[in-house]
Amino acid sequence: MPDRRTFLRALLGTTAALAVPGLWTAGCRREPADAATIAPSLRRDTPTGPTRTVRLRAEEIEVEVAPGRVYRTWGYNGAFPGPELRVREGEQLQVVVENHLPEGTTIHWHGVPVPNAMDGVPGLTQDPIAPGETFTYTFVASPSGSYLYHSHVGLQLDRGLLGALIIEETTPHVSYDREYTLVLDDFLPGEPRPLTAATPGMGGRGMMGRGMMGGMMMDPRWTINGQAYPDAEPLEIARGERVRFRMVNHSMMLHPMHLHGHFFRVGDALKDTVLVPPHMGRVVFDFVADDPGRWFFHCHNLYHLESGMAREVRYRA
Ligand SMILES: [Cu+2]
Repeated sequence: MPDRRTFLRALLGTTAALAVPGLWTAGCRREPADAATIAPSLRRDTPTGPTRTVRLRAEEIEVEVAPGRVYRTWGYNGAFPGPELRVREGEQLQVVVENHLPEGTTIHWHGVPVPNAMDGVPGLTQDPIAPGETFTYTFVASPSGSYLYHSHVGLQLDRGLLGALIIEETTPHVSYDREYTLVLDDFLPGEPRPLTAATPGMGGRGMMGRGMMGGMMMDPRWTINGQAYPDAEPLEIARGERVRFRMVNHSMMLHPMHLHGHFFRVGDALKDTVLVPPHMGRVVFDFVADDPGRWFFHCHNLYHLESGMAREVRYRA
């Protein structure tokens, strides 16, 4: 076993070696970057499948986050979150957006490398779709993945103008029997607006506030697909099924999502809890339904859990 002096000498030796310019730089020479190594281009401009046409009506809707708690807000096709759009990789997606709102709107396809003119940024890639007008977004659904679509005008997405866009693999790399898309979000009644230095108690930070109503702090409801537990439907599965959960996080908070009684696979790791990053973070996990019962699935931030971010995962009899 090396004594302390030997160890120090070895350490100094290493440091000295690192100080020799040639040795130090040998391992990290700067090569001209290969574009494909940095980020391979995944854009696809030519469809390899049929055209799918869907219609999205941006309109005022009613949301019931708990029995008897109905709020008027904005959404797509009468729902919050908006309808899940699901296509195969390579298909041409055509989304006809009708604007029934009192102000202009657009849709941004978050994470999908769409042609620039389809990117939905008002004043940059298009004029907002005026009230009463229609605009058609057309792009090739690629690459496969879990995405979000949402309004890119002002604070509209915070009112509920959002939904999930799932692009399925043409050749799935895993197979599963059942799948749930779970949109994690907070919901607060009323009109979202930016906080200003004049807003009491916020110290002038320029954060966006859904928690503020008339200068008072309000507790948001933390929802999964627009429902706040315990007023939420169970996620039903059956013994022996291979189940996939796709989670998309539309809130500004990180959610450690925990499934009781099962390990799930995320990439190469087996876990029981996984962090879903804020600001459109996405995590997909798979598990095998091997232990019948009524299992809890919830955010492990207790403040989110207590105000609704949970579901029962229930095995069908
Ligand atoms: Cu949470």
